[in-house]
Amino acid sequence: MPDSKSPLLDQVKTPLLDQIKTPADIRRLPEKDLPQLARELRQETIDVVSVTGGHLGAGLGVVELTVALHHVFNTPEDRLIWDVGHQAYPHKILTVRRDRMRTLRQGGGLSGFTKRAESEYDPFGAAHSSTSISAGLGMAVARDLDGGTRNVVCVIGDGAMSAGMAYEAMNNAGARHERLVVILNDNDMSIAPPVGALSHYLARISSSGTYLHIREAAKQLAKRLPKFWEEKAARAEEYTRTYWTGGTLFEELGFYYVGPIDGHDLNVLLSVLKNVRDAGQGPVLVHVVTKKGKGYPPAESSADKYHGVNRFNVITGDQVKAKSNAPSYTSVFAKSLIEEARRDPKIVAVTAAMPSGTGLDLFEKEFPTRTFDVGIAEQHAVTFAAGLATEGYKPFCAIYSTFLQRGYDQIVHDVAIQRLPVRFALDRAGLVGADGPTHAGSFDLAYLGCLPDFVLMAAADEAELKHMVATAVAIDDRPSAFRYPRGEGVGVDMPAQGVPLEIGRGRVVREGSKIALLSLGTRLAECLKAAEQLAAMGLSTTVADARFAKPLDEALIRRLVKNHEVLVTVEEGSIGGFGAHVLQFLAGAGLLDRGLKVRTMTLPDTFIDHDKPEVMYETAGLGANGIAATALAALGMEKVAADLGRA
Ligand SMILES: Cc1ncc(C[n+]2csc(CCOP(=O)(O)OP(=O)(O)O)c2C)c(N)n1
Repeated sequence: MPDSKSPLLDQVKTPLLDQIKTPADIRRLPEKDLPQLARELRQETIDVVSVTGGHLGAGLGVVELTVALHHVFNTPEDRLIWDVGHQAYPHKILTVRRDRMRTLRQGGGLSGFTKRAESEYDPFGAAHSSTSISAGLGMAVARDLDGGTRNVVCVIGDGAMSAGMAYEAMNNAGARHERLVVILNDNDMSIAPPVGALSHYLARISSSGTYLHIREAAKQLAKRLPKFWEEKAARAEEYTRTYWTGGTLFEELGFYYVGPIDGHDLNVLLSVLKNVRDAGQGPVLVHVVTKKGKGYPPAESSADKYHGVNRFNVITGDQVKAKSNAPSYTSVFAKSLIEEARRDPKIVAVTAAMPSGTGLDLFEKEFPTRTFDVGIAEQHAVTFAAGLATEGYKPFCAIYSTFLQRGYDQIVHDVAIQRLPVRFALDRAGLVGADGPTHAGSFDLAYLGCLPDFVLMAAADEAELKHMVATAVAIDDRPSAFRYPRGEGVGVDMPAQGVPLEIGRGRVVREGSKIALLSLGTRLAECLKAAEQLAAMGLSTTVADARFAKPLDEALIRRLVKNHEVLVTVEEGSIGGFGAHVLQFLAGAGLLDRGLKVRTMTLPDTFIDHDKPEVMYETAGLGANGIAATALAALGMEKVAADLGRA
């Protein structure tokens, strides 16, 4: 029998993680056990993501921080808000969701981000960045209005700190007196290496000295936090000495700054967090330095620190690659833009912290001085591009459809009203699968289609995308946008060169006589399949690709209306987009008055939860069966339509 001091015993005793049913169990653990809990939590996080895929590097970097936060703070009564929420997998494991972790990002399973509906331990949902301090301040103010005492803790990354919203929140919080704890999780990474003056500033703070040790941190806190000073006063000299601190920026904004501290050293974390928890008034910023991908060598040594991964082999770190012969839309966009930029020196490209996601990392390799990564700052990206356009440059602002939502007033006020030729490349338009509704590009057709003079295109396949890039280059007197989905193209032959399309002209892809399917974007392939099904039932079907949501091809619509009994519009976007514009046109032109049967197919008026893309399309009814069924129902063939809908 090993005696109680034997290291062997350590190996055979029940894993601590198995003893954690709720965070209250973490609070019952002695501090000396927390490093072991952290080790197990890290391993569990790796194991989970190896089977589900998802965000890994960010979570691995906050394992110790997560354990420390739940040990020190009384969650869920104390509010813990994770910015973006992509680093919250360890938090989910510790907060009553461990048994469902392997359902992460799958249909019916856990979300890959924090989500209020999922757990009381997620007081605020996220997935877009830089919202945590604003939300936290709101909660802190509400607490004080209610006369409550709970703590509010926001954890925000250095990348997320590059967004204006974080400063708007700090500007507000710093001038108020609510108790609020902001943890700046500084891993010196965004998805790509971080950019901008703030990242240089943080790098200076954390590299120019060693981290604060417990004693130094205590002294710094004693000096800065009045309540701590009163309660924990020890020797007078501790409070008279001036300690070097690099947190001037945050202090000037009205925060007590504590740090930098080593975010993987549980002793320091626990000591500082306890002191901060027990401190008096006002906002506190704790600067925690961590390593993205910490503790998993393949992640630590990869360029993106395994920010987002496919399923992988835990031993080798090798990721399962999706099999496809077609290029991704992202790479088609990037390569097409590179070809255009070789011919036109005025073309420049702007990304908001997403160089690899948008393909602009490829563009940057060839045109480093014509590529601008502005950080997570979509609003600024739009107006910055507008400025470039005023001086005769041809800016391509490549921003995911969902993230461009954040720059909407800039699009209206700085670009559209001034009719500046900024080109918006809208990647991830439509449903996106595992990332779910926060990342779905559902609304761009609605929010851009209503802007006067905008040219708005949607690519039906990768060859069309190439032509649309060329078209956007040629549109130099007003704003334009082209949207394309996540993932691979359909495998069509690629043209040698992109050729500008005639503005506002669609194309007929298949001629028929009874039903007209008017598609915008990549649902074209499903429309063609639906046409086959309908033709097999003796219903001759035309399929047209509108190409432009704005300006509408009115001549094409008139022709379809004239020659067909049914017109169905199909788009992968919300209500209020292309179909709404077609209806508006039909109504205004009096074309609805002659018994025409019109149906508009859009995404449903709900936020569709994460799932496999094909399941999401079925849910949305935007597969071939759904399209054919809609046309049949319009013809009064409801029974056949219902059978097809069930097929
Ligand atoms: C508004 C917005 N723009 C872009 C993104 C895409 N995005 C997700 S995580 C991330 C990097 C965040 O960096 P940081 O806050 O430092 O967190 P880390 O992943 O390094 O832990 C980016 C750019 C986003 N989620 N929200």
